[in-house]
Amino acid sequence: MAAEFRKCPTTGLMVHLPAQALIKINAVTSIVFLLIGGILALTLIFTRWQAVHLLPPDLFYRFLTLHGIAMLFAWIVYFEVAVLYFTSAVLLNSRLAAPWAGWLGYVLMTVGALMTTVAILAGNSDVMFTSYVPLKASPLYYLGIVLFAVGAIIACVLFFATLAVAKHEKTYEGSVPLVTYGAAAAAIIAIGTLAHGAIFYIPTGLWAAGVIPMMDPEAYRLLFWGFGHSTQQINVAAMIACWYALATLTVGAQPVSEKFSRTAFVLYALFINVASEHHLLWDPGISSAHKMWNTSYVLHLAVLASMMHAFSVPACVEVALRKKGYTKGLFEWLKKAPWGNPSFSTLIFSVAGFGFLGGITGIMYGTEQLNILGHNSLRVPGHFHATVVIGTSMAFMGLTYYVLPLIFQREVMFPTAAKLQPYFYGVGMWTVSIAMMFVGSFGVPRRHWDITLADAPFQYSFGPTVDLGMAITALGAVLALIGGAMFCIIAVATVLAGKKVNQ
Ligand code: HEM
Ligand SMILES: [Cu+2]
Repeated sequence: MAAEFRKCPTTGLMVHLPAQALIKINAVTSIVFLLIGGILALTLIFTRWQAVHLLPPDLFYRFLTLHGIAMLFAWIVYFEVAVLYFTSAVLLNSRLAAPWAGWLGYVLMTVGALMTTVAILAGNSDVMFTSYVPLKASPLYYLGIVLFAVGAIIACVLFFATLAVAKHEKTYEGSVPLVTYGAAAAAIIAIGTLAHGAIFYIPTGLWAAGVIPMMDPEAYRLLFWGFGHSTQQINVAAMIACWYALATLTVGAQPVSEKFSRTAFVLYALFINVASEHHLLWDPGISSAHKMWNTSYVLHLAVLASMMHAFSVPACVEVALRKKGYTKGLFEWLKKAPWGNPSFSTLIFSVAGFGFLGGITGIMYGTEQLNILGHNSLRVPGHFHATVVIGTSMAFMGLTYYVLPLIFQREVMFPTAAKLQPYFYGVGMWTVSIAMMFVGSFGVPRRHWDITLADAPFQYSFGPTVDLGMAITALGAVLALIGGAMFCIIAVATVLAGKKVNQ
C-alpha cells in the first residue's frame, strides 16, 4: 500500500500516486481545451469588430458554439475534476477510493467531449451552447454532452467516496479543511445539476434523432437554465475554494473565521440553484410574480454568501500580511504583498473582477426591469466573461502555478513570463468585459454576426462610440489572448520539460 504514496517534501502531504496521475491527466486535458477555446475566441472577437469582420456567418456561429463548449464545459469541468481529486485525496492524505472509477469518468468525459466537438465541426450543430429548441443539433452533439455529464458525475461520487475512506481510515485529524469543504459544496451542487442536464439533453437528443415528435421550447428553456445556471454555481463554489487555497499558499493566510466561511458555503448549497430564472426574465411563459420571487428574493441569499466570501478572503490576506509586520498605515500590507507571485496577482484579479465586475452587474441583470433592457445585448457576455473568465478561469490558472511543482513535480518554466502572465490576461479580460458591457448598453446585440445588417434592405450603424468600443474590445482580447497563450505555453512546457523537483 505504502508504495502507492509519496511524501511531498514541501507540504509534508502523503500523495496517492493513482490520484496524482488522474489530477495530471485532467489538468492537461483542461489546458488543451483552454488553448482551443482561446484560438476560437480570437476569431470571434475579430468578426464582431466590424472593421475586420473576419469569419463568414456559418463559421462564426460554428466557432461560437465550439468556443462556449470548449471553455465552459471542457476547460472548466476537467479542471474542477482535478480540483476534486486534489482536495479529497491529496489534502486529506488519503488514497483515492477507486482510481478505476476516476479513469472511467475521464474516458466518458473525453469520448463525450470529442463527440460533441466532432458534431459541431461537421457543420450540422450550429446551436450555440444553449442549444435552444427548435434549433436542432446532430444527435451526436447531445449524446456527447450526456456522456460528458455522466463522466463528471462519476468524478463527484468518487470525491465523496474518498472523503468517506479518509474519515474511515483516519487519515486526517479534526474536521476537513475549508478548501475541501468548499469543494464539497461544489460537488453537491454538481451532482444535482448534472442529473438535471441529463433530464432534458436525453429527450432533446431523441427529438433530434426523430424518435420524439416535438420538444416544448418553453419547457426546454426552463430545464436548460435549471442546469445552465447551476453549472455556473459549481464554478463559483470551486473558484472560492481556490481563493482560500491561494490565500494560504501565497501569503500563509488562514480563514478569519472558519464558521463564517463554512456558513457561506452552506448558503450556496441551499439557495444557489433556486435563482435560475434570472435567465428567463424576458420569457413570456412564466409569470412576473414568479420570476420576481425567484430572482429578487431568493437570489439574494446566494448573493449574501458571495458577499461573505468577498470580505473574508481579502480580510484573511490582510491579517496574514500584517502579521508579517506590514502594519504601517492602512495599506502597507497591500503595497508589500507578493505582486510578483503569479498566483497572488491572479488571486487579486479574480477576487476584484468577480466581485466588482461580475457580481455587481449580475445583481443588476438579475432584476427584471434592468434585465429586459440588457437582455441579449453584449452586456450579457460582458458580465459572464467577468465571472467565468476573470473569476473562475483566473483562479484556476493561479492554482496551476502550485499544481505544477506539487503534483507534476516540475519547476515552473519561464518565471519572468509567469510573473507577467496574469497582468496580460487580467488587464485584457477586464478591458474585454467592460467594453462589451459598454457597447451592450448601446444596444449592440450578443451572438450577432453583422451589426450593420449589410444583407438587409437598409443599413444600420451604431455610430462612432460603438465602433470605438468594439475596437477596444478587440484590443483587450489581444492582450488577454497573449496572456492566455503565455499560460498555456508555460504550463505545457513545464509539464514536458520543467526541471524535476520534489522527487
Ligand atoms: C481570451 C479570452 C476570451 C475572449 C477574448 C472571449 C471572447 C468571446 C466572444 C467575442 C464571444 C461572443 C460574444 C457574442 O458575440 O455574443 C464569446 C462568447 C462566449 N464565451 Fe468567451 N472569450 C474568452 C474566454 C472565455 C472563457 C475562458 C470562457 C469560459 C470559461 C468563455 C465562455 C464563453 C461563453 C459561454 C460564450 C457564449 C457562447 C454563446 O453565446 O453560445 N469565454 N467569448
Ligand atoms: Cu445564472
